[in-house]
Amino acid sequence: MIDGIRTTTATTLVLFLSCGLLALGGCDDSDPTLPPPGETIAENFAFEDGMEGWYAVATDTLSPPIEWHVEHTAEPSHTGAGAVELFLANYNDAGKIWMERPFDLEAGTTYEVEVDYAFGTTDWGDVNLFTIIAGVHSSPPREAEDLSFQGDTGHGQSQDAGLVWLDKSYSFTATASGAGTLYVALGVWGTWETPRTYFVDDVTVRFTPVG
Ligand SMILES: [Ca+2]
Repeated sequence: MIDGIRTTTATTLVLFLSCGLLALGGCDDSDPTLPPPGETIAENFAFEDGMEGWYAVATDTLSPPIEWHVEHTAEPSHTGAGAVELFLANYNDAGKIWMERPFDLEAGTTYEVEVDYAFGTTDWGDVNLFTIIAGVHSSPPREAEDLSFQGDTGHGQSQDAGLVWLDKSYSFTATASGAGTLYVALGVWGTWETPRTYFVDDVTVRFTPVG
């Protein structure tokens, strides 16, 4: 992560010097090989001791009411200690729960946002799975239509393999409007009437300004 940023900075310097040396012969400022303006902002969350600024949100859990929680747990963890546990007793066949965190960025700037995390699931086979929620939003999502739904929660094996950690990676483009805040939401949508528990650990969020 940091090596990548340093590589980008070094490339910028080399291109700048080359441009300077070639200045007498003309220099194309629109060189497509130049890196984007600004530097990538990256933050990592290991959940060793707590939620690290993430908080729990849910929708469609009240009609009828169903039990759920999104909270820190000491174990299991993907690496080190601690992770976030997401529990949804989806008996109304509609619940959506997620962990959410605001990130302070530059107002009016558009970012490419890459979200990587470890997702712990026991869901096997290819039927009766829940659906993954992963999105980046310019205002905090509070209704189902505000959310970004991804693939299913299955680990792809054809039999019960216990808890399996999957590497999840999603990319988005979002503009930090208003006060310059973007909200990242990670969770699950209950798409089968049963209780399920999932885990999230080692979250990395990278913001690269593009305009
Ligand atoms: Ca951890």
